[in-house]
Amino acid sequence: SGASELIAEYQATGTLKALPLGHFIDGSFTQPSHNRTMESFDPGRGEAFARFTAGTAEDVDQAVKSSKVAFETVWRDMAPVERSRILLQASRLILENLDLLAVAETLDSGKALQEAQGDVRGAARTFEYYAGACDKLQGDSFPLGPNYVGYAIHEPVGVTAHIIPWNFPISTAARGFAPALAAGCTVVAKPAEQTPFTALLLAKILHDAGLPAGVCNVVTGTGAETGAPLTSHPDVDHITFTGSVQTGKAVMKAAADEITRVVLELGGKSPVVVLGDCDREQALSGVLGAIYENAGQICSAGSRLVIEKNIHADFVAELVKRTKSLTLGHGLGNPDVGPVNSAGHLAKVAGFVDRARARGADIVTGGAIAADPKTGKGWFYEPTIVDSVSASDELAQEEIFGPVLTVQVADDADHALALANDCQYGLVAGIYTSNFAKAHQLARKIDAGQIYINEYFAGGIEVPFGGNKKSGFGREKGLEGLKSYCKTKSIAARIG
Ligand code: TXE
Repeated sequence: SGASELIAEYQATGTLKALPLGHFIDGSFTQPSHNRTMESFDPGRGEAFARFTAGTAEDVDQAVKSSKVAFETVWRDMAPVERSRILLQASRLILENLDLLAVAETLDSGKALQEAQGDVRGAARTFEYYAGACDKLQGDSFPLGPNYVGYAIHEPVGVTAHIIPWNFPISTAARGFAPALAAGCTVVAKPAEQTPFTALLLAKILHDAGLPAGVCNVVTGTGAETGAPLTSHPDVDHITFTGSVQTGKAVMKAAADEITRVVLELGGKSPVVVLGDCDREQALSGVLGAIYENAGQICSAGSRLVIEKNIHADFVAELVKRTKSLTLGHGLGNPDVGPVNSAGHLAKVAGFVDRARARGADIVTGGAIAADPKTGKGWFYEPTIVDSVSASDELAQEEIFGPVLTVQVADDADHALALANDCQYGLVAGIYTSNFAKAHQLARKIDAGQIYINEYFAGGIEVPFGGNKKSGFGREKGLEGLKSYCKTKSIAARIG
């Protein structure tokens, strides 16, 4: 059914009947080992709207075994062109299910429906992109002279685990599943306990697209009860983790015990460097989108504005004016800024700003907990700007993961560079200037995995993505994202 019917159903019943219960293992929604369930909350109302299965280590073990058998018996050795056709069909089916996936994502995560629809289209595009890569994983040959043949092939690593966060549930699932499947790996995923539904729905869609049973399994539950046993499972060959630095460390330690490969996509505190010679309008809309999209709950959010002194006062005044006009509301009503994901997370965001206020910070707009103006409910935080923050302040160093922009004032481009790099994180950075040479000089010198020039969040699935410093290591997206799921085998033979 279309989005409006689903919204009407939710308004009438407080839930959606299409939301699945159980894990998705071996090609169907299965009976879990224990009949325990958890509630999932609609952040726009702050109320539970559905239940899902609270998995255990037993469920994880069953899912990993299923993925291992599917790897060894069907997926690894399937002709790449056949894998390609299944992934392409998955891309089509994701679009056919756009309404359900987007409404489920909005209810689970809180994000505006239009943003959720964009995420679903992005997931379809991700499958389309990697569908085209299945039969292009070409190897190499080595010049050993006339008496030898030397070549290398890319083999799939095996069973891959995917630990998914709550801020971009379907996007993060797709960007892990699609390259893993394209490379010939099988998947066991553990979505965040705040947002379990779209990963489950995606697994079913993949199955309907022709993915053999066991190739993609999804187990729901908490990090401790399902995430941890998955990351320490001896039959898991690779872990893709997106989440906090603290949990990332735990995952890396668990991986060390089994010598399991790991890609870590952790937090960020990304600078948006705005120089005096920028296109003002381009920079203003870029800075606003960089911090308020998804209510700032984006690992790559532009959460630090590093602005050149000569335009600082005027630029921040205009940002404040535009911020005050942003609408808050339930995601289904397509507000400018939706709720944050949970009550606990709201308290964390508020704590950062309250501590800053106590230190005497210059909070130029926002700075308080809010609610949906229509219902008085939900977990909202006012879009907030804190001006003239020093580099050592926690607002300039720690990930807040909410709609809170930290402003740092730079004397000139060199100072801006120093401020941009003065941070434990190194995920992305934005640069706004009309001087192209200067933009590329800065791009070379900023320590981040990706740089956006004159358009924040520029680029798509084609562009590798990942962090430096505490933001993690390894790259997802692009052809480089495929490499994580491959291991090189070199073969040398004497023929003469
Ligand atoms: O993250 P966790 P949380 C940042 C953001 C946020 C903070 C905390 O700053 O405020 O992290 O969020 C699973 N073994 N980011 O607590 O714990 C968990 O169930 C294996 C940035 O939600 O990292 C979920 O599926 N897995 C970020 C996933 O890890 C475990 C996105 C992420 O949860 C586990 C999210 C364990 N021991 C938060 N413990 C980004 N990089 O985009 C938990 N999990």
